Amino acid sequence: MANKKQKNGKASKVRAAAKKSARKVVKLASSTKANGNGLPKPSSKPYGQAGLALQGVRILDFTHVQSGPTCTQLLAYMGADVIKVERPGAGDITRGQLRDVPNADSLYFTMLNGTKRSITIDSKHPKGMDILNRLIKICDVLVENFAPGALDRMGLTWEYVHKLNPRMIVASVKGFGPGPYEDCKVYENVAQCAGGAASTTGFREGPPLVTGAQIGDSGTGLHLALGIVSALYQRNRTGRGQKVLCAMQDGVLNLARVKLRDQQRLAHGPLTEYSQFGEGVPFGKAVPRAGNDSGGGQPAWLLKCKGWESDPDAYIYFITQAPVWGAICDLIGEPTWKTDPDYATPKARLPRLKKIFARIEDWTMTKTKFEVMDICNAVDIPVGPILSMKEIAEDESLRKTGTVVEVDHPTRGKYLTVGNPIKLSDSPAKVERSPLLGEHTDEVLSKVLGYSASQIAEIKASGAITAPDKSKAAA
Ligand code: CAO
Repeated sequence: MANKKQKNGKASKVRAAAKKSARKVVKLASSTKANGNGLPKPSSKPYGQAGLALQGVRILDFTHVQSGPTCTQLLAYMGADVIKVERPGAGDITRGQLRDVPNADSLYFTMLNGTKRSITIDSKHPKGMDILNRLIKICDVLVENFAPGALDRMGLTWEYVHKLNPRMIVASVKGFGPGPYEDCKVYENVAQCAGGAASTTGFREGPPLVTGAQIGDSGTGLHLALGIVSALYQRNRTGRGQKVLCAMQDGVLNLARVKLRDQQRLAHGPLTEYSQFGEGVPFGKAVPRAGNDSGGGQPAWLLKCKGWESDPDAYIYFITQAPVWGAICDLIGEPTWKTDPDYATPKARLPRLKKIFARIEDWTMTKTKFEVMDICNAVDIPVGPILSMKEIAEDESLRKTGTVVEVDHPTRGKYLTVGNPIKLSDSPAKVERSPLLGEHTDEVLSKVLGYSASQIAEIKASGAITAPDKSKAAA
């Protein structure tokens, strides 16, 4: 009887809750109707105080080295809770690579893993797999950049993950997409070479060159982040997750697409904006390396500035944009070039670019790169000083915008990192230090997954989350 009463009480509570939530839905529907597009009413909170863009999104982060960590770090900056899973005792290999401070995580690691939580789990241990199963059930996105097949070998196939959590988005970076190279391991420069960037970088007379900007790793991480956010958006409609794949070769090609443009233009004649055209050097069958040519429709080159003899970065990139040709002529002391038929039009100038840039350089060599910057920008001539990493690290304006951020780390002290380059007016970036190896293991197990203290002790004793005790192994 008492049981029936209790049951009835429970049932009426459930009914009341259902009615309340139905009222909420009706209220929401009417407010969304007023607003259109099914969106809630605009928040009345001041901009920047309505939470972070990805607040509430939980990421199971299986990434390592650079490409994957770049992606999940950005998502963390945007407010996602990123739980990085690392191998007990070892962690992400970059923690110990290129170390500058003994016994402290390297800058390689710390600058790619800010704002994340670290949990150590041996995914090949049965208890480790139990923890992962629970994490899979409560996370929104699993991100990984293991070598091809490694995730499947762990048992975390798409089918397995999707069965445990149909809403899970599984996002991967691989070196190559499906095809002859799909099983290959890939690092940054392999992707730069296979994605077409290296063959088009460097000087015509020299070998292909890789670039310092990590377009293969960080570039692909950025692509992956966009794929993840798109999949999250689509999930709002479909209720289900999907696979997101970014191949590094594809990411590099996407960034080098103007060179595939030029490859096709080559079939219709020489590339007249390349300085080799002006020098009378015939084109071959493939897009050549173009040195410091602009790559766009406005001829440009890198020019020496005052002090170039001793300062390797005393250079300015100078763009001879057509609308400001007159201003350029006045600045360099060649006013007659404004009307001279050999120089007056962009087409007439193309075969004479070498001579033109030599003349402009005579002028830039009399000024520092910052003086050229000020003088040219005052008359709308687009130029860019070559900034060294030292100058960037010391740049006050980059600190003010949060693009360069100083954070404090418990074992290595203060270090600089690159903050969020994407600025959202209603979502301030959350840029924090990187976690120590396993720093949040207990916290995630207890607070996120609900394990009790005795269960955690049992898991620790099993070796699923702690490194094997080497002294015991030796005994
Ligand atoms: N517990 C237990 N095992 C773990 C683990 C954990 N928490 N985390 C990783 N492992 C295991 C993996 O299961 C894998 O084991 P198996 O090969 O036995 O299945 C092993 O660690 C190593 O994984 P990996 O092959 O990905 O690592 P690697 O150092 O040999 O290769 C890399 C590195 C980058 C070449 C490769 O991961 C790769 O090609 N990734 C895809 C492309 C990419 O992102 N490249 C950019 C790298 S940044 O320059």
